[in-house]
Amino acid sequence: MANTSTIYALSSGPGRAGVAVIRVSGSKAREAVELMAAPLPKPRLAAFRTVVHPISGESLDRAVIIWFAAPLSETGEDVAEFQVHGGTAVVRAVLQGLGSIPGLRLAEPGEFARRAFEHGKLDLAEVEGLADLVDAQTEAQRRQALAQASGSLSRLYEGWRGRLIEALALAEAAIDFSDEVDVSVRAFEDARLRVARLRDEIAAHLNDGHRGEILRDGFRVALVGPPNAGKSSLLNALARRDAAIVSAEAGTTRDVIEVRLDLHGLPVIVADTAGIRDASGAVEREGIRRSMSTARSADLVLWLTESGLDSPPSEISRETTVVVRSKADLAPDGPNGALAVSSVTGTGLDRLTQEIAARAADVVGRLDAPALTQQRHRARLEQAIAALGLFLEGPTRDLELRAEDLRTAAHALGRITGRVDVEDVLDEIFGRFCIGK
Ligand SMILES: Nc1nc2c(ncn2[C@@H]2O[C@H](COP(=O)(O)OP(=O)(O)OP(=O)(O)O)[C@@H](O)[C@H]2O)c(=O)[nH]1
Ligand SMILES: [Mg+2]
Repeated sequence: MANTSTIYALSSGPGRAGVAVIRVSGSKAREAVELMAAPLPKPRLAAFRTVVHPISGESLDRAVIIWFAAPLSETGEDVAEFQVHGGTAVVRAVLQGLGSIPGLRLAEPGEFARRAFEHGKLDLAEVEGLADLVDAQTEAQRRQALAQASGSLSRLYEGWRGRLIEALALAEAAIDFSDEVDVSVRAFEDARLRVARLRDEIAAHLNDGHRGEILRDGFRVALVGPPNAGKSSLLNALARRDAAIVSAEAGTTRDVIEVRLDLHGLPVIVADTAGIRDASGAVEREGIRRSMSTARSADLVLWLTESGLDSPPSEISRETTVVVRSKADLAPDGPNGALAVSSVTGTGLDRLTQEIAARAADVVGRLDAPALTQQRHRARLEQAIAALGLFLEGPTRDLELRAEDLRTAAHALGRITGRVDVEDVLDEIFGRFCIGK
């Protein structure tokens, strides 16, 4: 086993709190409890103990101790949980006490989750779901992350891999029985049918409009328009705080400023941008370049003007552009058609928010089927699809090569859950966690 050291960390949030949870995992977790909170409680039953310093014997706190004997623990190792009072001095003293026991060291970020993976408690897609669950800020994100942490994507991808391996067995039978042409041809045809179906399913999953990724990362809305249209004011009104500088001077905003909103459980990122015009200064021109690129990568563009009439530059105009008329308080009877808002009186803000939420919900779609959530998965699935394409379209005189295509595809799928060689992706995935997870 690579990890022989016993690790510990504060697993609850930093700072003052009612209770703080300190976790210890590894072969010396038992010794840590016996030294600091004896006697060792029965497994999985909360016990109230005085916590003492392992060297000085000084009382540090009175705490709830839970003991999880391996392998029935989160990491699969012996785990002890110290639920101490959440004062910073208490936490520091207990951590210091643990650190003074030989063989114990502070955990690296994500190290508890990594040990859980290494002991087969979680696969990689589940680990990523767990990281997302810790990061989830809205209801829809929480639901998606919980499903992934509970294995929804793993079951889908492992199911596909299982079917691929069956198809591979048929392809191999076709090779083994190549003397008996009938048998061989029939086995290979069967493999082809199965692979064609599988390829369609994977392609549909890939072509889902990125809904899982958008839900995970946030639906991106760009506020774009000429200078002084009131973009920054609208951003502040939507965010209900002064996130961006507002002024009567045209060309105030230069950098892209983003705020995160929770609209009916969906995460929405609204970006304020520099007003678009023929600018002479280099700084403003760079600002405008950023506006255009923000608009191009946005899921929805709000084109904001006082008239509500003129249309956005053709580079950014598309079906995901909504024309919004600003400063409706100045011209209450302005032209119909465009959605009219006022950041001063609040007119139209509810309708605008509903429009954004409805479009976000449209893109994210129904969430019953597990959606692709990570670029890492997308890349592997694309590899798998490419290999399946080679299998289906490649020359059948090289049956060995066609079987190899299926092996390549199965390998790509296996890497998503970590069933096959994964060393190179581990650091990337576990590095995203905070310490104590
Ligand atoms: N009456 C009225 N004035 C507004 C409204 N929104 C913005 N303004 C005013 O319009 C001016 C420009 O507002 P900003 O929000 O800075 O406009 P902007 O589009 O961000 O401008 P740039 O950053 O220069 O592109 C300011 O003087 C605001 O007070 C509104 O809804 N009603
Ligand atoms: Mg501005």
